[in-house]
Parts: sequence; C-alpha cells; structure tokens
Amino acid sequence: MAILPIVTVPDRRLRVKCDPVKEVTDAHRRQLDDMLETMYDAPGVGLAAPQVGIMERMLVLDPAEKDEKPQPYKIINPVITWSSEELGSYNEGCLSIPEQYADIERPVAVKVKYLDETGKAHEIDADGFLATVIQHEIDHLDGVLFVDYLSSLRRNMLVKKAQKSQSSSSTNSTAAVTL
Ligand code: GNR
Ligand code: NI
Repeated sequence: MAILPIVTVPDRRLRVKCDPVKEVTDAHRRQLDDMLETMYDAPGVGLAAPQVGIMERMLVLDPAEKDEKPQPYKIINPVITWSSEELGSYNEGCLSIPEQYADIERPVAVKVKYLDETGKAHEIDADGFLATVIQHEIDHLDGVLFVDYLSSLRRNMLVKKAQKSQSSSSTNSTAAVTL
C-alpha cells in the first residue's frame, strides 16, 4: 500500500474525461487500495482516480462518521441510473481545490450501478451525504469540479485562493527547513 500524491488545480488532468476500466485486474485492485490509503491519510471522504493521476473510471469513498466503523467502497465504472428531482445543498470541499468550500445543490438521492474490485456488478441507493459524495466523485471522472456549478467569478476566485493556499503552505514548509 502507498500514499499517492494528490493532483490539485490548475492541473489539466482534473479536466479529462476518464476511460472505462475494460477488465478489473490486480493492478486496479492495488490502485484502489492505494487510493483508500491516500483518502484516509488526507483525510477525505472520497477520492477519484484522476485526483492521483490515474485516468480510469474508479473511485473510493467512506461516508462513515468518525465514531462509526469504516465503510470503505471501491467503485469501478459507476453509472447514475436514476436521480431524484428533489435537490439539496451541502457545503462541499475537494482535496484538489485545497481549503475552499461552497454550498452546492445536487439531487438528494441517486441510484448508481458499478463494479466492485472483483468485477461483480452492484447497484446502490444513495441519499444524504453519500449521494452528494458519490456525485462529486463521478463528476471527477468526467473532468468536472464542484466549482463548475458556481458563477465563473466565484469559480475563478476559489481556484485562485486554492493555488495561493498551496504555494503559501509550500513556502512555509521551505521557510521552516531553511530557518
Ligand atoms: O473530503 C471530501 N469531502 C467532501 C465534502 C462534501 C462534499 C464532497 C466531498 S468529497 C471530498 C474529497 C474529494 O475531493 N473527493 O473528490
Ligand atoms: Ni473532489
């Protein structure tokens, strides 16, 4: 298992439509394990393959609260087969847009079909926080980020602030070693 570097804005890999996984192999199973380890380390509640530079349709997530037992999901080739008409709003963040948050409206419930790491097909009924996170992750597989649902003015502001927060955190750590 390994912790992988997370790709952040404005990296163009976050804007690519990822390819479906043709056949689930040991390499995919290792990548999904590394993605889960990277997600828990970050920490985050979800992580999509392009966020670690893997341009295939895979994601991991774990919607469990801190005091609950872990509920890791490994999801390959997800397809939303139904979305509720009802919308709800959550304050979303993204590991690829560090330290920026915005309320985003999405369908409150979705059905998603996918393959697990053994290649077996499943369909889940997601609502609440799980529904939000799974839609956020599937968007990543299509090169879509949560800021795309905002006005271009707010989107550009959040992306700029995310880039600033990254350069200041690396400057700070460089400063700390140079001092
Ligand atoms: O860790 C994450 N939290 C989160 C909160 C609200 C809505 C979506 C998310 S996903 C995010 C991790 C991430 O960037 N996944 O792509
Ligand atoms: Ni994200």
